[in-house]
Formats: sequence, C-alpha cells, structure tokens
Amino acid sequence: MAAPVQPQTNPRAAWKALAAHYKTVSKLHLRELFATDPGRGERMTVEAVGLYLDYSKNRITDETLRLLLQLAEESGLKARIEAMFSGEKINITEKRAVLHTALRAPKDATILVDGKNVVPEVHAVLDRMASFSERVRSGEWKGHTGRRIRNVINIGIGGSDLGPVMAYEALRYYSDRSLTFRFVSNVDGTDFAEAVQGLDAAETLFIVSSKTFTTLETMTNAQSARAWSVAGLGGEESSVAKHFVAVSTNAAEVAKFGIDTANMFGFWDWVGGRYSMDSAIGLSTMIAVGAENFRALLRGFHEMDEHFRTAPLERNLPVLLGLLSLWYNDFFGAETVAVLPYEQYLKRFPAYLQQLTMESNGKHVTLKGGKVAHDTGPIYWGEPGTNGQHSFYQLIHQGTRLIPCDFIAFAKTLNPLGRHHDMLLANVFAQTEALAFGKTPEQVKAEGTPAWLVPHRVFEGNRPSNTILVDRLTPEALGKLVALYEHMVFTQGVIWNIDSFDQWGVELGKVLAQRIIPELEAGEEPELKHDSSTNTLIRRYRKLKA
Ligand code: G6Q
Repeated sequence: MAAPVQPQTNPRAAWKALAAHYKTVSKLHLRELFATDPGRGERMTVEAVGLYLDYSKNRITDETLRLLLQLAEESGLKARIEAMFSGEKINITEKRAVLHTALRAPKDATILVDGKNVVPEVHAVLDRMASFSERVRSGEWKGHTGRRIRNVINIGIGGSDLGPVMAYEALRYYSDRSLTFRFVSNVDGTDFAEAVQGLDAAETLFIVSSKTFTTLETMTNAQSARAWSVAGLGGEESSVAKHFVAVSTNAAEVAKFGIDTANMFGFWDWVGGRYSMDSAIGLSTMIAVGAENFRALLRGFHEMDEHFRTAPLERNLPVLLGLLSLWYNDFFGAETVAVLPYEQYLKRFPAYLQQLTMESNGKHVTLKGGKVAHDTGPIYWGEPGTNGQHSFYQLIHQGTRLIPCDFIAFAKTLNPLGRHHDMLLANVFAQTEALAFGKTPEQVKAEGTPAWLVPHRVFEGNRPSNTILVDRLTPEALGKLVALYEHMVFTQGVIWNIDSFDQWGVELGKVLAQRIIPELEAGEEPELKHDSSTNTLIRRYRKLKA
C-alpha cells in the first residue's frame, strides 16, 4: 500500500497572522464595523469591466484585507496567473496546459502550446461554428427530407452539458424563438424520452458534445438518439449525416459513430470540460443566439481575463471574491457559499457554478502530493431570488451555520413589467441589509412583542454577503460573470496549492459501474464479489426487474 499522504505544515506568514487576526475580527459585529467606519460601504467596493462589487458587508477590516492580499502574494498568485495565461502545463497530474483563456483571445494574440500558436486554430473553429450556425438559423441547412431544422438537442454531460444549458437559459432573451432547444445529459432514459417528446425527427438536429467521445452517458444517449432519428426518417442510415454533428477532440471515435468529421467541431486537450462553454461545446449556444452574440460573450470573458491578469490584487474582482470566501472557509469554518442570482434567466447559474467550483477545488492533496493543511473548496449552492427567500433563507438568517452569500443583480431588466424590477432589487438590498444588521432583542421588544416570543424574532445579523451589481444581462455580462468565478476558483486553488484542473475523484464510480453493468444484465445469476451491501442490492434489483 502507498504511504499515507502527510499533512503539510503551512509556512506562510500571512496565514499565521490571519489565524491570530481572526480571533479579534470574529468577535466584531457588522453593526459595529459600519458604526465605527461609516464610509466602508463606499470604500469597500470595486468597479471594473462593468461589474460593481460591494464587499463591505463582509466580516473584515482593512487589516483583514491587507493580510488576505499578503497571503495571495506569498502564495505566488501573480506568477501563477502568468503561468496559466502563458500556457505552462499547470494541470500537473494530467500534464496539460490550462488555456480556456485562449478560447476568447482576440485574433491577433499569440499563445504558444508546445511552441505552436493556438489562437489561429481557435478562430478557425469559431468561424466554422459561425457558418454552420448561420446555415441552421437561416434554414439553409436542411434535414434528410429537405425540411429545415426546428429543434436542436445537445447531448453531453458534465462540462459538455452544464455550460450549454446554463448559457442557453441565461441568454434566452437573445435566442431565436422559432427554434426549440433541449438538452440531454442523464443516462436515465427519461431524460432522452422527454427531450424528444413531441418532436419530429425530420426537423431535429442532434449535437453530440463530448470531449473524449467515450463517455458512457453521452454515448448511450447518442446511440438512442441515432436509433430514434433513423427510425423517424424511414430507417435510412444516410440521414445521420444531416441530423448529427459532433463537438469533440476525438475524430476517430466521431467517425466510428457515423458522423462525418466534416461536421465535427474540434477543441483541444488544454480546455477542461468545466471550462469549455466558450469552445465548440458552445455550438448550441451559438445556434440559439447567433454568432455575433456568441462573439460578444467571448469579448466579455476576455475583458475579465485581462482584468484578472493586469489589475492590482486589491482591485482585482476574482482575487477579492476568492480571498473573501477563503476567509470564511478556512478561518470561520464556513462550509458552504450560497450564490443567489436575482435574475430569472440565471436560474441554472448556481448549478453551473457547482461544477466549476466543486470539481475544481474539491481536492485534499497538494501539488506535491501531500495532504492539504486546510479545508479547500466550499460547497456551492443556490437558487434564483426571490424564490429562495421563501424557503432556505430562514436557515441563512436564523440557523446556526455561517453561510456567506453572493447576491447577483442587474440594474436593468430585459423584461420591464410594471413595478416588478424595483421590487426585485428592493429584495436584494433588503436581504443583504437584514443579513448584516439583523434585529436586536431591544428592537423586537420595542415593537410590543411578548417576552416569550422575543428570542424567536431576533435576527442576530452579522451574516456576510457580497453584492455584484451589473447594468444588464447581456452576452458580454454573462461572459464576465463566468470568467469572474473561473478566476476566483483559480485564485483559491493557488492559495490551497492544489490542482484545480483535474478531476480524478469522478473515476472510481465510473469503473465500478462498468463492472456492475454486466452483473445486472447477465441472464444467469452472476457470482458477486462485492461487499454484502452491494451484493444484496444487486440481487434485489435483479429480482425486482425480472
Ligand atoms: C469537467 C469534467 C467532466 C466532463 C464530462 C464529460 O471538467 O471533465 O464533467 O466534462 O465527464 O466528458 P466528455 O466531454 O469527454 O464527454
């Protein structure tokens, strides 16, 4: 057996200083912090690339910030940022460069991977995507029977699904409403069955999105899609050419599936799945909103990239966001972060962020193979406001756990409707105010509340939050928001000294499932060699399904 990983001691001076500093700050209430420093609501803000971040309602002082920034410096953040942007192989366990930033680099940029400039290839794929999208949107691309495409179904999972789903929902306002978009990810047959419900195969295009083109769920769904499509088109196999395109890095497997590689859109091994929504994996997004809007999305990403790369750490949005949530995660012992978009179109944004943050920083081993000395990636979760207010906010306001929150809001709505937007935004501001300042027993008593009820109605406050305020949900704004969180994750990964770009933790279950599938399907009772729980579950399932 390999030797157990050893905890690494943390030599950084700033970490020690923060641990000592925490003892003072943790006793301070946000009421006091605002009372003694009334200007903090104006000062503890940063506006950059069209995003306004108010971080004043955090349990920090100027000294906290100074020490957190020192921690970033001592962790070599600036050098690590440069290493990522310049294509160094910073994903060390997979020996890969990490260059999602190249996907949105302008045409004249030069980014070398193994001595080769990758930017021209990126733009060549974008151009091919644009021309294909245009043909589908205009009706020039015809299905097998000569009818135009009305339905687009993306088949993919994980990074090949969550980005496209989130972006489609987020940018629905900009989408072509004469086209229907659906997304299939789960190997649960219900996902596929519902996705094709009511659709005509003659008008349906499938985009099989899979970096490896070997993923069990995606390939199973793709086979079912092909059977459904061919059956709906008179059993003619040649129809596949008009109804299936692929997004992949694996041309051999794409060809084996029967998709003409002329209809394949490529990307590269230096794009991680959860960082791929702006690669060809975004083909469904581009068909939905058009090439111009997709390019605007990329510009938004790029603007945030440049900000992250060049802004001083103290005015750097992803760095600040990363440091603040690390402060609660590692010093206050907070286990989660709630992301609360007050924008209906961002309803899948928290789900998207879950993969981005938790698959990236859910690691317990350092780059050198030792055990991390501190907690890493917090649990990200959330729902759009105001819905959450009528369910889980109770726990955030009055529960026993500290849950830092990111509120995301837009000054202008895309759907002006009477007083709705003022009401929506009033709720954002009210929630951050209530969380921070709460309501004291004296205030509750003064309202005439009977003594026995007072404790139930007290709000302790001192619940921290960030507020991110943006002008309007545009494709650019979405690109900026996603890149903000991508680089926040990177910042934290650097400080925790982990590889944010691998995901070995998803492997074991996949391997075991491959072993169990034949045991479930065998005609004869198989000889089972699992533990007694797994054996019994398998036997019970076999009996029930018979
Ligand atoms: C993301 C992960 C993972 C991946 C899926 C789909 O960073 O690598 O979520 O995106 O497993 O993989 P394929 O695109 O290869 O099908």
